Amino acid sequence: MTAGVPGGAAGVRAGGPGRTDTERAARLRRLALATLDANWEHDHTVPSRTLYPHQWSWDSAFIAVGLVHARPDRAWRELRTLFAAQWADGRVPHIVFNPALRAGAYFPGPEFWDSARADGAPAAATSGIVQPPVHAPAAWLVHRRAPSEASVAALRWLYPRLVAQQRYLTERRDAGGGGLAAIVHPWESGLDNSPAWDAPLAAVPADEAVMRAYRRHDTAHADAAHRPTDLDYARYVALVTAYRAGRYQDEALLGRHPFLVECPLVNAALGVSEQALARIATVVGADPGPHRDRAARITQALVERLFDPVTGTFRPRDVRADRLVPARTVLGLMPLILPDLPPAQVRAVLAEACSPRFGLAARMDRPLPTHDRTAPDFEPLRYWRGPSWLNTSWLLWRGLRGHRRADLAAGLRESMLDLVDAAGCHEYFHPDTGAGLGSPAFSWTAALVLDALAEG
Ligand code: 2M8
Repeated sequence: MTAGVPGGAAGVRAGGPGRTDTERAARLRRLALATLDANWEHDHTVPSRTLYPHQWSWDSAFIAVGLVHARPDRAWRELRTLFAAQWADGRVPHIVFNPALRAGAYFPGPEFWDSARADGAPAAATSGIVQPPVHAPAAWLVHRRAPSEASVAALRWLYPRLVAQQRYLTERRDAGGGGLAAIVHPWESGLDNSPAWDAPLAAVPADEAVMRAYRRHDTAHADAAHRPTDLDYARYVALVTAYRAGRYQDEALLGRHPFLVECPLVNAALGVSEQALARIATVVGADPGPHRDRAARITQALVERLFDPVTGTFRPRDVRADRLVPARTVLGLMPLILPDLPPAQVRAVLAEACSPRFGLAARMDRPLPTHDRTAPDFEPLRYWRGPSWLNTSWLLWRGLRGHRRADLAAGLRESMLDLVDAAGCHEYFHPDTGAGLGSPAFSWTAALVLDALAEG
């Protein structure tokens, strides 16, 4: 199902009537727009009506990148709504709660995060943690796609806020002291239960029994066998509780917080954001130079701290244990989004991506997984422990284009479009069969399909 069309004539797809590229594109565009329209909620887009009914940070960045292809005003609205909830210290919260929803619409909800008691929190109730900073590159893509007076005004409004977001991550979160940002919770990576977090999470004391005191919202809407386990959730809750106890302040984290990890995706996004800010600076009349310098420093730190020359892979660094985590996940491919990644590391990432672990090819026979297919803990159904997700595929696709691997980029794009054409705008997909999993009407899947269609 998800295979390309080996041997197919140009423009004609396997499967008979209705299967030309043009027809597929029209069909996908209709489906994607209908999904995004249905998930629009007065000033933002929910990732999913059932599972995620509030606004999520990196979802909104991906959503804006897709919306600009059809609803440019809404793309800017999405980003403005999110940044209106930015904290005084510059952090952009990973969830902005919709006050109109009933208590219990999501766990952990606003009462659990209790952001109002933290210094510098906004008027809106939010979470206290962040997600990968993909917003500056998203804002740049939105402007470049539909430049206008309105887009320049939006960039002017966003620029100081994006700079503050970067400053928060590079200054307050450099717990390891090596020039990279550390995450304080797996949710900050966006890849919640990735095997990448197993080793550092094992050191977080937690008792599964604490979950008896809470009602998980996710397992009421999705198959429990696809979701993180109760023990995972007990640790997630323990980490929020620890961070909340310090009112979400970041001083002296190394001495008191049980989970501190430098994630290749978060830090690659940080570097790409400086590149995007350099471009935005030239539009809004600011100096691009400092952004370029910071971008170069982040790339250098990423290579020094997260690249293992022995295995030729990027892996997260557990700051507390001062070692790289053993798992080889899709996170290791994400530094390819850096345009200034040195040639040796570009070659290493491509070798890893094209190996049987991830199966990237000019004609892919299966979609890109989120974990090493050959690993004993590869789980094809469980959330970020194997299934294929559109956002990690899209990031790699962008990286391949940036590094002039049009052949591999075309193969990955084809696989992404085929996946959604066959299964719909699902949240994630079975990495062997392509069956749709999780939420069936998921916003970033729809948005990134629109972007892939437009930039083929
Ligand atoms: C998932 O994360 C949330 C917690 O933030 C959850 O599991 O409830 C992840 O897939 C994350 O990357 C995503 O932003 C969020 C909303 O789509 O859902």
